Amino acid sequence: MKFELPELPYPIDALEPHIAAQTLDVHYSKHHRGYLEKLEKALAGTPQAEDSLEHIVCSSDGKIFNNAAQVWNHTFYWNSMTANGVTPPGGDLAARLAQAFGGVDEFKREFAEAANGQFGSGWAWLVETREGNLKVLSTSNADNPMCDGYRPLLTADVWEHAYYLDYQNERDQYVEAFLEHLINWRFAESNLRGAGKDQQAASA
Ligand code: MN3
Repeated sequence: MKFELPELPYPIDALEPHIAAQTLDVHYSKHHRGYLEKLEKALAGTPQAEDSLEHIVCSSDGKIFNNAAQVWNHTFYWNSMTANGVTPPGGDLAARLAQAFGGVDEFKREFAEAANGQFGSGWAWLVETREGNLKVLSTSNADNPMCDGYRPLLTADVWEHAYYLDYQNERDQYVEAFLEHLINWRFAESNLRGAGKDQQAASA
C-alpha cells in the first residue's frame, strides 16, 4: 500500500465532549480508511500510482479525485483540531488575522458563516492566498483550495458524518465547538508560507 492511514494526533476520546469517541472512531476508521482503500483500488496499475498525493488530488477527476482529496482533507482536518485546549494564535498569525478580518472574533464569525452556509457536504477553510493574504472560503464535496493556488491553513469538515451523531442537524453548534474548543492555531501557524514543515511539504 503506497498511502497509509496516518495515526490520529490524539486518542479517539480526546475531543470529548465536543466530538464523541464514537463519532471520531466511525469518521476515522470507517470514512477516512474507506476513502484510502477506494483510492488504492482505483490507482492500482495506473501510472498515477507513483505520484504524490497532492499531485494526484490536483490532476485527477472522478473517483480518483474524490477519494484522493478526501484522504488529504481528512488528514488535514485531524491536525486542524487539538485535544490540548485552544490557545490563541501567536505573533505573525495574530497580526495577519487582524489585517484580514479585523481580529480573531471577526475571523470566527466569517468562518462560521462559510461553514454553516456551505449547502450540502463540504469543507470550510482558512487559506493563504498567493499574495500572502488570509481568506476564508468553503468548498463542496471533496474540493480542495490548494488546487486553485491557495495554501490551506486550517479546515473543518462539514459533511454530516462529521457531526450528526453529536449534534444531529445543528451544524452551527458543531462549528461553534470547533472554533471555541478544538481549533489548532499551532497547526495554522506551521502552515503559513515559509513557516517550515507542513502537510504539503511533508508528503510532497
Ligand atoms: Mn469527513
